[in-house]
Amino acid sequence: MKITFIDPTQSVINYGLRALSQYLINANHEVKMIFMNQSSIQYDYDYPESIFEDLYEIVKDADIIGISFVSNYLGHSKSITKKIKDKFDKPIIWGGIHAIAAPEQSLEVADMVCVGEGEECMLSLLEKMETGGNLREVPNLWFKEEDTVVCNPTAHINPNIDDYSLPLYDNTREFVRQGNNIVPMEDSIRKQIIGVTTNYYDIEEKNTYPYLTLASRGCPNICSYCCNNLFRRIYKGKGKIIRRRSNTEIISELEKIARLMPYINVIEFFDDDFCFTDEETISEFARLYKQKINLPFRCNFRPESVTYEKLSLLSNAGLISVEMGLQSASARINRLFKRHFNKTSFMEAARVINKFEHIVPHYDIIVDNPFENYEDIKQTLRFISELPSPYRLAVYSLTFFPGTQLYAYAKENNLIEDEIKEIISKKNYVQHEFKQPYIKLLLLYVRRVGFKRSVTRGIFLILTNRLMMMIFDSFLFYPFWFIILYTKRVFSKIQHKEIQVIPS
Ligand code: B12
Repeated sequence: MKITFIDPTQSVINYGLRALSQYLINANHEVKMIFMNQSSIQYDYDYPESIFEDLYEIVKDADIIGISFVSNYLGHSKSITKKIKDKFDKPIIWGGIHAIAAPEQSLEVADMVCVGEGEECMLSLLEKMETGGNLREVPNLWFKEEDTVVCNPTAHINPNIDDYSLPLYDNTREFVRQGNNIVPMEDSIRKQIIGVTTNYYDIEEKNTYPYLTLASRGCPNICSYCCNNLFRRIYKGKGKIIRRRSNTEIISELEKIARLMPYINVIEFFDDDFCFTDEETISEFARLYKQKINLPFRCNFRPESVTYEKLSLLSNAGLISVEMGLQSASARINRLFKRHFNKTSFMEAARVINKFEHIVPHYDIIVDNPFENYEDIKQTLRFISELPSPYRLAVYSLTFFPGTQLYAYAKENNLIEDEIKEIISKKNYVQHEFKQPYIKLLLLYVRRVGFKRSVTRGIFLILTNRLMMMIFDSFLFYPFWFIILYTKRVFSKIQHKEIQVIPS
């Protein structure tokens, strides 16, 4: 069967879609992928007509069209789906996190939705389409049948994700938006899109060319604002959610990538917890990575998984940057977030990281939380100020993504008035959300001063006094903070340094 996938988002990475595509190719299906490389997340964005003309040309021979996106691109996905539907009589299936989180809403536009991992669902769907089989037997598939929605059961989790591993990178099957056209992928275009001009990792080369992948799927945490909370509910009773690829598979993916994209100079592991495995596995990974890949790399982990021994192995292999979720230091907020946050173990992990001079830790913080009071904020700021420096902060504006427990809770509390404005087209980089500017400036300050001297800590304690925060965050001071926050210097510092475009 012939399938064309469209990714309407900004990112051309889409690890999940690429893994799914390779899986289908291995089963002898024909796959094309179109990346719209679209930075605007404006809900009712209008594509130029030339884009659709090119799109029609690419999808015209497909038996089925698949759209893969995160919630911010719901509007774009709707518009693409409607346009294709007007032109062709082809089934359209939606997949990816938004479709999983909001399948009923998705079925208002799409014909089918994949509510979970895509591999078994798509393979079975294509077989049924080929043989005229019963769609009710396709796992993870929801679809419309006359006026009703058919919700097929969730698939059992495949424990061996080596079956799914190598993501597809192939110029002959990829198309990408360039200006007002969609063109076949070329090496030079890929290089230009992947390249980042700010040297986020402080590596020697002027430009960073990162390659993003995952060594595992699933997370031990069930934070109420995160998709993993949703996955836990969907996959309840269907098998073990956290699975790790074998080290040899990971390395062979990276070897293939190094041949294909020799300019790649940093590897980014975006697993929720890269260290959620035993020391032996980390040790084997470190040895193979050093021997065969030997590029600087970054990863995320939870404080519970960090040990000096694991870090030492990873550090020798090239680890230069780690990201760890702090989010809030308030016990009350952590209950709401369903996080087992423990000040002592977080601090201990931070101290271990601090022993490795060339590893820069980034701690994730969540701001703009309507459930938080100044006491909670004070606890977070003061905890941050005690962390061993140097470190960087990655600050995110809390977004109630559909399907999460926190979304339901926010709805119950009438905190979501306009879903499109407050969730779908919200940019969750904090500088776009002009709320609590004083708190954001304090976060900037914490990161700057590093608290090597007791006098700066003293000033900080005064500045984070509850009364001080209440007064300075009042509307009276907004014009003042506005000027400070938006002067070019501070703005660019926030944009390029402290606040990174990395998911929480
Ligand atoms: C890696 C990652 C990134 C990377 C790469 C993104 C990418 N497109 O690959 C980077 C750093 C670029 C990134 C950026 C962002 N991310 Co991000 N990211 C992740 C992360 C950690 C892993 C995604 C992943 O690869 N999962 C593993 C693969 C195997 O799963 P998958 O992608 O869901 O794909 C499977 C299925 O969904 C299905 N499938 C997927 N597409 C399709 C299509 C069809 C037709 C079918 C049938 C099936 C199907 O099959 C796939 C294989 O089984 C997730 C959290 C998580 N643990 O999942 C957040 C997550 C996806 N990110 C999130 C967010 C918010 C963002 C940003 C908006 C953050 C920001 N402020 O900029 C941007 C948007 C990027 C964009 N697309 O434009 C949110 C999305 C929430 C939502 N409801 O939209 C998540 C869920 C984290 C969270 N907060 O819960 N992200």
